[in-house]
Amino acid sequence: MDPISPTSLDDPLDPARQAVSAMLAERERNFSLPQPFYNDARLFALDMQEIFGKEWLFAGMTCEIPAKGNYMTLQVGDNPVILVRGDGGTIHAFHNVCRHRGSRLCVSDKGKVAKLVCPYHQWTYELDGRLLFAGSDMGENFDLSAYGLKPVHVRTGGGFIFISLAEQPPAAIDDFLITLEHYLEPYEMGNLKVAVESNIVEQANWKLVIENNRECYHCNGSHPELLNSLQEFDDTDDPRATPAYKALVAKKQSDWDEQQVPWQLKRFGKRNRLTRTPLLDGVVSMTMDGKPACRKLMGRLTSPDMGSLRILHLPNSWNHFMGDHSIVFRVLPLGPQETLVTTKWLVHKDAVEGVDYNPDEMRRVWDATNAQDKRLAEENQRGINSKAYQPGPYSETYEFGVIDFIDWYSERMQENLGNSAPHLQ
Ligand code: 3BY
Ligand code: FES
Ligand code: FE
Repeated sequence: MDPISPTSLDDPLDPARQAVSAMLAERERNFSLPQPFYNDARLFALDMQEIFGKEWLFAGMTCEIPAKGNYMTLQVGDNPVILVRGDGGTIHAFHNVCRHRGSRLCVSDKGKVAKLVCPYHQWTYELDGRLLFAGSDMGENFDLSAYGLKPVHVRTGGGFIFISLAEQPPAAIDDFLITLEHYLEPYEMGNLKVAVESNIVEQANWKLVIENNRECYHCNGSHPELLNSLQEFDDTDDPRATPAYKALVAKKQSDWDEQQVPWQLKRFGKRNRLTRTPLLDGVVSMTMDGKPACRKLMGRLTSPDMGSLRILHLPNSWNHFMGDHSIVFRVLPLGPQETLVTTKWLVHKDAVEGVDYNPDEMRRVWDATNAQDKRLAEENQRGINSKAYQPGPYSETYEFGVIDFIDWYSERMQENLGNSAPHLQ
């Protein structure tokens, strides 16, 4: 019997599983989902079990835990997780749960320790999760080796840390990690630091937060600051791309080739997409005036004019890498209608605050954009909660990214529920 979920009790989520399977099988493609997917507590519990409990999740950046003993924590639904840098630079991930009586082990967001010491009764673990010390009161025959921290699957690529809480994580992440490594090589991801970070809570289901990010149909109506720098087109495949945009792309791509910086659009199923696209002509960074926010460029880059390398990871991250700074986004569901959005602005680790960059200036565009998107997602949620809501049609030209996300979600949910579905990443 699985000690984590006692199977002797009937699973109260079984009816929800059957309902979800049926609703997804019958859903109208290219339409938003039925209401319960966005507001029902049981469907939220299933999202946490089947998507956030099994898929690869973006957790943080390797530069956030640069040295041995540095750790960071995050909360995936009910599951606290710790990421810690051990010997030889290895990054470990563990359930942040003491094997004595289950206390949370690390309580801060970030820190540095020699050993992981439980605050309750001081059981002490090595950075690789082995229990080293359990006091003298556990009896002579106490077997320390039976009480190591429970590991969480962890993989890194290009400075990104991904975790999976599954017993058997989904396969097929290696090609994506290799590509991340290649695309981020120019940024020397070990030489970055977080310049500033924001955490906002949106009163909206996590899928509404991701849907909102996956289209720019709303940009004209809502994002004046972002549109000082961002092209409305998602990439050169964008069905709306104009000849002028395509000409700008061709010019920038030859500049990027000269600097040996990758730009080609890459997809890994619907789960990941990487592409470097130009910002507006003459603009080099997502700032109010389009100028760099940091005087020291990232990594080995010699020009600030790198457009934006956009990296998508479903279910919970989108990112922009520019010449002078980068912005990484992490989405973690808190409840059926509550979602945490964490934004981190990264710069070269030797850039000096107040000299090379001003964090208040750097964050202005995406603070404004996040606040606008929060309002949009929350209004979306309030309308969806109405008895008048019914799934509505996505635009295939403006909202293809949303269609891809909902398709990915539906396929992963069906497969993780054990329903026969084509294998997708
Ligand atoms: O992440 C982005 O850059 C934008 C914001 C709005 C739409 N999305 C593609
Ligand atoms: Fe951790 Fe007791 S719960 S030492
Ligand atoms: Fe937006």
